[in-house]
Amino acid sequence: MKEPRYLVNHMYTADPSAHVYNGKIYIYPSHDIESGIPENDNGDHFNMQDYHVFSMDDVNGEVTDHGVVLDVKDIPWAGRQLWAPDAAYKNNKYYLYFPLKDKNDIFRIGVAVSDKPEGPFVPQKNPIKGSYSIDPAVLDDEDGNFYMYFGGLWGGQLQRYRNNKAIECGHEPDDNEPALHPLVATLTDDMLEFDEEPRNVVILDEHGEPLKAGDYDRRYFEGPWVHKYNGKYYFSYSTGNTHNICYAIGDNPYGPFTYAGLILTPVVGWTSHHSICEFKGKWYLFFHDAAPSSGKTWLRSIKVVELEYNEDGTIKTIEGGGDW
Ligand code: FUB
Repeated sequence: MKEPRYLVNHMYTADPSAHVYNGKIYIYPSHDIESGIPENDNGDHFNMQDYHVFSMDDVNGEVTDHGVVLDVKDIPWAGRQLWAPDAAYKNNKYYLYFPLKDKNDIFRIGVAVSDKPEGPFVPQKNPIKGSYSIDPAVLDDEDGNFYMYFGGLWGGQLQRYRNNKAIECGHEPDDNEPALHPLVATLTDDMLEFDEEPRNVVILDEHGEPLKAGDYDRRYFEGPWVHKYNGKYYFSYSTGNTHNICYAIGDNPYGPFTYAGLILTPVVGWTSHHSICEFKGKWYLFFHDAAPSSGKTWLRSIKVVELEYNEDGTIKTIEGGGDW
């Protein structure tokens, strides 16, 4: 599959996290809606209310919509805005991880549980203790350890924290200082809490120095994802206001990761958010753009395209088709 394929036409979807369970591809996206809230840098216009799960037998196959699998009104601690989710499987249970603002308008990360990959999912009473910011992505390292990566700037509130503590006045570092880091923490055996204090995920430049906050084309903004290829760990992410999806390579799940290049150039629409998944020996990039809504950045549509590697393990850049 060399040309990207839109996957869902009957509703708007974004932030697709793809996994293979029981020989099928399952996609856990955000469900974009028109809620009439004006666009701003806080992302208030991304006012999503529920999640659907989608599945398909093949990347070219029919896509099944499994309907609403979790609704904001059923989450006891909910304030507003269900943003980009991810899923994980362990011991015959499926876990849906999601960012949501609590009743004080602070983003936390919640968990909901199901016996089936397609849900429905039953939410826990409280968010994960010590969680903050947005965009959880869980790596199953296939050795019994599960790692949650998370964090997002601006509306994602990451700039309000240092060393896992809220600071009085949220701000980004100066341009010549190290960029804010995404976070990673292992999950407890029951998959419901952090098993350790979240640690910084450090992304290094070609000189072995942490990327600077002013390096807007390469520094981390939101939307982390980690996959393994030929024994290496690939940490990929969005650069937010420069609209790139890029990646960095490391030797273990905690990093550090060294910047390695662009996976996806800007798409139509402000946000760019992706996942990467292997299926039947090929690799695929799942992402979204806002072309079907004529560029309304809060009304996005998920897509898939094949992702290819060069012989040295670097990834071939895919054109997103945006004009940023
Ligand atoms: O969908 C809402 C937010 O937009 C996500 O959490 C971010 O990654 C961006 O795609």
